[in-house]
Amino acid sequence: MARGTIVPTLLVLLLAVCCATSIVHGKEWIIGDNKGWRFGVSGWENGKRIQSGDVLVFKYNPSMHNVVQVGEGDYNSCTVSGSSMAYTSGNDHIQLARGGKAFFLCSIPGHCQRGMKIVVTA
Ligand SMILES: [Cu+2]
Repeated sequence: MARGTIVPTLLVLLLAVCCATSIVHGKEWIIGDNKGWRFGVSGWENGKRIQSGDVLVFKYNPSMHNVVQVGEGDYNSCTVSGSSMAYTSGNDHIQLARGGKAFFLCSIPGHCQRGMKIVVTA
């Protein structure tokens, strides 16, 4: 390979890797944008074209909040029944599987009622 072609070749490779990665992981959505996962965030999701394969990023203070994926009934009643796993890192990345709606809420008592809940259709 001639010396002059090495750098352009590397750039093309780098671009290909980046594009492939973004296709695999989909778009990243910071829930609540720069204010994060918080009271009153419910409704942030309205009108956004969130798709399966996209990644929801929940940013919050882990000493105050969490994220739990629940079923529709729990979502509507702000309860967590069954064995839903809580995400607690404060910077949770959750990739959406295909099919139907995904419901998320904060399970700390009273928080869901204060609008810490979102529902997305993937
Ligand atoms: Cu909370």
